[in-house]
Amino acid sequence: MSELRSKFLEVYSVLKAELLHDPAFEFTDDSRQWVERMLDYNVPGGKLNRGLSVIDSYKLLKEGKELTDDEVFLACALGWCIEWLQAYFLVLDDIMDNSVTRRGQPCWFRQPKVGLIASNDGIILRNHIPRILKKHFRQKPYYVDLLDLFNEVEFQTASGQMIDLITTLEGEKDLSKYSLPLHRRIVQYKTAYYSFYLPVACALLMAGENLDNHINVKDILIEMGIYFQVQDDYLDCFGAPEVIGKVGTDIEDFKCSWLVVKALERSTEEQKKLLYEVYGKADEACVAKVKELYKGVFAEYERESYEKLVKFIESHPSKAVQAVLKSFLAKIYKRLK
Ligand code: DMA
Ligand code: MG
Ligand code: MG
Ligand code: MG
Repeated sequence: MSELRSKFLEVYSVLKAELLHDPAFEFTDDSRQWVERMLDYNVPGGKLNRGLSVIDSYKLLKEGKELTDDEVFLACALGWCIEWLQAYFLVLDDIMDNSVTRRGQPCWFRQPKVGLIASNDGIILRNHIPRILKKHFRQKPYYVDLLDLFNEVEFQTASGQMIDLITTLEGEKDLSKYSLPLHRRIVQYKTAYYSFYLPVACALLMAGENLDNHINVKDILIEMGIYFQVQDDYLDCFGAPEVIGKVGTDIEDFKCSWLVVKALERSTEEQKKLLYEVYGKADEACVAKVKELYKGVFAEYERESYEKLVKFIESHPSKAVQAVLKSFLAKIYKRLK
């Protein structure tokens, strides 16, 4: 394991221990054990890309200057706040998407003793973020901006989840409303802000920057986030479950996936008719027919978007910012999970 990764995981243990002894709540042994099990199950088991990005970005913004132990700890703590936010959204997302597995294990709400207690666990995860921020950032000049940032990004993500969900409403199942602009709007809000903008924005605040002066970085990160979610849509259908750690449900859930939008665009009238019939059904044969219509739509997109993103990044005036963005892009290009 890389040095940074093990340092990052050390900070997880510190934050967890603090949360399990938060003086604002009188824990009993049972409640403390519940929270500990819930955290270990849902927070640290992912790729940790978002969390680690805060430290990577902060380092690059400091242009090679050695970070103090304190700076490393704080950047890790902010990284973990993003991982906590992600855990909160995923616990609830899996209930709403009726998913089965996540990160190679059953979704939290599928655990026998958990069920819908998972929805309150999601709320607890969400509430841990301001607890962590208060404990470690209260005295910082950028504390209010940090709280504001997390609040705004959470609002954007929840709003994205809302439009992702209401487009699939039973009784209104109508593929003709699915289009690239609708898909773009959904994924920009549900994924791009928290996955791509938030880590860099955290690093910028730590470096003493005013976020209003970095709108152009934000625009590029949002574009990368959209590309990332198109990959997620692709992997939902064609990824190997043992690699991505989850079994796709987008076709069964009648999601406005990038694949269905593209397939609609390219279909003949006959193929379209078939797609309208079989999309959104929890039936193996129907799902297989949808997948047949999806073949070949993705490869071209992957290359084209990569080239566009590189050009977009190179249009940014700062070499340090370009380095941050290029390191992100390299991490996700042609990802298999
Ligand atoms: C997830 O979209 C977005 C958030 C905010 C969790 P999704 O349902 O496609 O994610 P996944 O494929 O991981 O369930
Ligand atoms: Mg989901
Ligand atoms: Mg979802
Ligand atoms: Mg998905």
